[in-house]
Amino acid sequence: MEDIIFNKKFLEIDNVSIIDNVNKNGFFFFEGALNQKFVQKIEEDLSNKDFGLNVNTTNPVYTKAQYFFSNAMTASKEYFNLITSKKIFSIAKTKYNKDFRLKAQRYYETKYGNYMPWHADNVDNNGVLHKNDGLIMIIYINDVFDGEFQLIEGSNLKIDENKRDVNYIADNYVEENYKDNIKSFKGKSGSIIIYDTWHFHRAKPIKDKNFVRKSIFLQIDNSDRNAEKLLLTPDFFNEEKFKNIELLKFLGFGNVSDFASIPAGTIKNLPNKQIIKLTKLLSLTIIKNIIKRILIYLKLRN
Ligand SMILES: O=C(O)CCC(=O)C(=O)O
Repeated sequence: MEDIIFNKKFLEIDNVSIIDNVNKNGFFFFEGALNQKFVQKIEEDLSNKDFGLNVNTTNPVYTKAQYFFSNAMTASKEYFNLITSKKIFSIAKTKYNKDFRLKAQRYYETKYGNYMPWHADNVDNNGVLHKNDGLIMIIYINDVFDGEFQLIEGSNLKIDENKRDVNYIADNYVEENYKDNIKSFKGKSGSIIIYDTWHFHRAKPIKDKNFVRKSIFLQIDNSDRNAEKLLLTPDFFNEEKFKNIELLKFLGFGNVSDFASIPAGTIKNLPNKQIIKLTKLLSLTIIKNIIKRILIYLKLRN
């Protein structure tokens, strides 16, 4: 299974050396860590799907310049296999040994017009700062040579934490103080970046109006405090996985998962394109319903 997901060269890298890089520099980067066929299947399963309206399925959420599939674990077996893979789990285990769990995961797409400030991730979903360590992995699902992930090397907020009561910094502050320390991670699809949550990072704003960046985000915290709600599809578990207590604990079985997924999907978030599509669909449905009613009425009268 692992060699279907990851390429041989990535699997051969010792987890200790991955974590050494994260500990020393704040990040580890490997271009094309996942096999192309596998990445393509994830894209096919999760990209370009409709948001849900009066349906029993799990669906993505649209915002003005992003698309989030937080329940992707239910919708793509390949995505599920990646998040529950031995490699991902063993990298986290190498870093934390115990008391670590999946805090959040999502497939997401980012477009021109999205703005993300420089920030660190020592904050929970309610915006409250905390001191737990965490590891984040970002995997590119298409070639990313615009709007790539960036991290400020040496900006470990943990060292600096008492000086700050917020987890973000202004762009001009970064320009003045950290310009030479910015690492940019351009890479082809299947590339992986693994980084420490205490480092300042962001997605660089996209320049090309037609480019859509497709990625996976997963966060593992060294704490069993609340995580985002996790929906699963039982038939994606093989026997080895559902008997693996360590894996089930990693997923949060038997523990609280009280944070809502990010972002909260509301009608207000919908981009105009989706609102127009929805309006057309609803108008058409109303017209069809009225015509049907009239026909039934006429039939009953005769
Ligand atoms: O998408 C990226 O490059 C960064 C994502 C990130 O920092 C976040 O979601 O907190």
